Amino acid sequence: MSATTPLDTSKLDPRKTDPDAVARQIIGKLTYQIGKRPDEARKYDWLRATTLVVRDHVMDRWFASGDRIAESGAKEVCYLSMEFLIGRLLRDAINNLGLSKPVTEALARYGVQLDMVELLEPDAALGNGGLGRLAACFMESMASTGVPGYGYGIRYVHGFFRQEISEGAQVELPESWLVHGNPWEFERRDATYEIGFGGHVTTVHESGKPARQVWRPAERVLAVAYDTPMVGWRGAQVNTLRLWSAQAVDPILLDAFNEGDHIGALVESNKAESITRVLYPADSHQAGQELRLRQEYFFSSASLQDIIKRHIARHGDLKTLHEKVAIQLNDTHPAVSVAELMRLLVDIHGIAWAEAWQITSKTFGYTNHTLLPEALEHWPIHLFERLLPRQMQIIYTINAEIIRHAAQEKGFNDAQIAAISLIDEGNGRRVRMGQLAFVGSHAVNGVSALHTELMKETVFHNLHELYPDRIQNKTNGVTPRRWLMECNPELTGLVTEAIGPAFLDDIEKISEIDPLADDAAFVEKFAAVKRKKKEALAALISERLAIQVDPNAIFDIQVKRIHEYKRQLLNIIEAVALYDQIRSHPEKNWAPRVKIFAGKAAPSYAQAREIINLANDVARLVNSDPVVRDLLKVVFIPNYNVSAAEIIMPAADLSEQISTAGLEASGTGNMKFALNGALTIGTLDGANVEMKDHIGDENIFIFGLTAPEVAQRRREAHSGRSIIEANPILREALHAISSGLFCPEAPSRYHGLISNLYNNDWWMICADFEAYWNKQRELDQLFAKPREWHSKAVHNTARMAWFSSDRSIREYAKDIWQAGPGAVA
Ligand code: 26W
Repeated sequence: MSATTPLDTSKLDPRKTDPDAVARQIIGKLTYQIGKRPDEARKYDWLRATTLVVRDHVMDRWFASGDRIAESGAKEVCYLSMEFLIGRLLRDAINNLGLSKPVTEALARYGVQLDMVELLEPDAALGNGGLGRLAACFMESMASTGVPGYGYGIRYVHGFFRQEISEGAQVELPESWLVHGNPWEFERRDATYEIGFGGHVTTVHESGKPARQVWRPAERVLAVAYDTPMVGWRGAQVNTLRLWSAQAVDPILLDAFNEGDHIGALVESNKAESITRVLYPADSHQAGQELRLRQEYFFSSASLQDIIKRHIARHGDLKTLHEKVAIQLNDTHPAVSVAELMRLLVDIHGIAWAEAWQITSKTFGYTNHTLLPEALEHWPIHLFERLLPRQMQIIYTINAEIIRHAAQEKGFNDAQIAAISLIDEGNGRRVRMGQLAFVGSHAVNGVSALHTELMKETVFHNLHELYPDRIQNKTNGVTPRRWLMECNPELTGLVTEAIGPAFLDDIEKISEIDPLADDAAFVEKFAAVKRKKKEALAALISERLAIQVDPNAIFDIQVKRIHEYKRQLLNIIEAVALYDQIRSHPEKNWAPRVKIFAGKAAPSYAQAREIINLANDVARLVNSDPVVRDLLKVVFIPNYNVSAAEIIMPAADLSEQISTAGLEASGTGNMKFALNGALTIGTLDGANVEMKDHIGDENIFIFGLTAPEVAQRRREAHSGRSIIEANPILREALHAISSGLFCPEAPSRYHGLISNLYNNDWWMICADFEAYWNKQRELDQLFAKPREWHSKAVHNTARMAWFSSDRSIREYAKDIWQAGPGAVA
């Protein structure tokens, strides 16, 4: 073949999908890429070979998707997120490409089980929790619904820490998902950008031209792109997740090395690479460290430079950026992008300020994921100024204009101005990233109906007055491919058998099983699937923790980040109360329960660590007490991650969504559980409110104070003491905990935790206890009538389609991005 002949890809034929062809492809990879014969191959070799084959099947579609976007000139969505909690990719890609059968058969010829191979893949944990997982579901749904898009984030070398439990306490260990290489990613040296830090700004006057600001950074690092394909359903579209890795401009300082300073020679490159080395493991406290701000600016600037380069190459004129690109800011972590895009447009590309501001604010959208004051990002001015001097100037200029507008055109008074200012003057002078993201975006959204209303009333009250059309709601969703088809093929099979496969392409059709909630035979099959998933979880618990749990018991599950507002403590107190009651009245007709917990605490969050410790201490005593036998078991599953969730969610009878009302922005675990046929016990918080509307009041178990009631009690300086004194069940449970019953080796361990409840009860644990206890007993009664329970479970699965991330993405595409199918190019 001459060098000019185009390669005939059909000869390579990576797309043949019969089992024979796939087997040949896998053996080809083993032989030529990995250097092993099938009889020598170890299980990791099979994983690698299989992944490489599946990746080949992705390539043509990936190219085609890129070409289609380039040729049509369609608008592109760029989702900027500090976190992408994508988990494993192999099963997802195989499922979406429809390759499950041939790959399974091909591997079986060599005595290899696809299921086993899939479990070897490292779980890519480039995120903390809900926000990161949402970003991953959105990437999959963008590809599945035909929205052309890029995800932009950080290629952390070490993702979210691995959790072990030692003597009941959380221990953090480093996570190293890249040690064996990552067959999914492609390094793109041609997409490398310089990122500056520090230095100073000078004003340059050239004759006949307006003065220009020139930033001369003191430090520069390189951002190198790594691309991973995001395969949509049926492979119809493949989008790109582009993650940035930091590298030093000079890998080694040779002069220093030659002078014998071997460590000093590497200091610069170490400093540069440290930017993308670790994910910050906090999801509710702003980190406040310089490295975090460096990470935020690093990936924002790299992404914007990349977006601009592509736009100019494709469309020529930067002034049409907002017509061809929508950029979504996933929380405030990339909010510095507002200032950075202004800098790039004005300083680098010479666009006048006013026009640049129009382009910027039409391009950005901002999603808020939390109202917790301690989670709202604000950076000390001195730090911001030192690291990003030009961006700081730009923020001052934006601020001056917003304030002038508010005062002159809207008549804002001083208090209102102070509230909307991008600078917090009261708190040691800080830049408020939420305000920056808000003013720099044309659309600002919350992630559930309730959360969006609370945004308008609280954090963004005054900005909402100033821009009343800007805030809108986009309720979260989860992808039904991963969270039904892949994690629960048994339920998927049952639904297919009942109503045919059309729901696979249009999840709304799953509602066709709703009438079958009255069909005894169907309900029985549904219960049998649940039983099977519970057995699988019981096996995992037995294997990992040597605890035997009975699949006949209610599997009552709370899995999520550990946080006071999520109230794992309320659940543990209920377990202790139940333990106490079972011991006092063993003759009563108790419904057997297994209380299952999992989740990680931010390493610096002392109360959250204590809650983990308490769950484990309670488990130790309860599980070894012969009096309660199988009536109560408590289990804490270590190292909760996406892969664990895929096993846990389908096995739940009962899903715990019990946050203090007004504090959980949405929740997405609630959706995964209900889709898989768990009943929810929950407060009127986040998306629970909308789940109740869809599922029906009789199929969800709501208790406790509402958000306005919580706010009212907090104004009244509510404390738990009188409630505890009036409720013997609660009082006994708290007494047992604080007496050291569960931790004789350290009897005062939980004094602080319990005295907080007496003196303050900020999270309304005492206030909600009785309602929670009663609702749980109601559920006990229901569980004794399996037919009724499982009939409700069927209604849950049937009515959850609206909570698909396909629906969320279609709403974003239509109302915020003006992109995707149906949008005019
Ligand atoms: C600056 C430190 C930090 C890091 C991450 C603060 C806050 C965060 C996130 C906003 C926390 C988070 O993951 N929030 C969750 O987002 C989900 C997706 O919208 C929601 O479903 C959860 O309710 C919300 O807690």
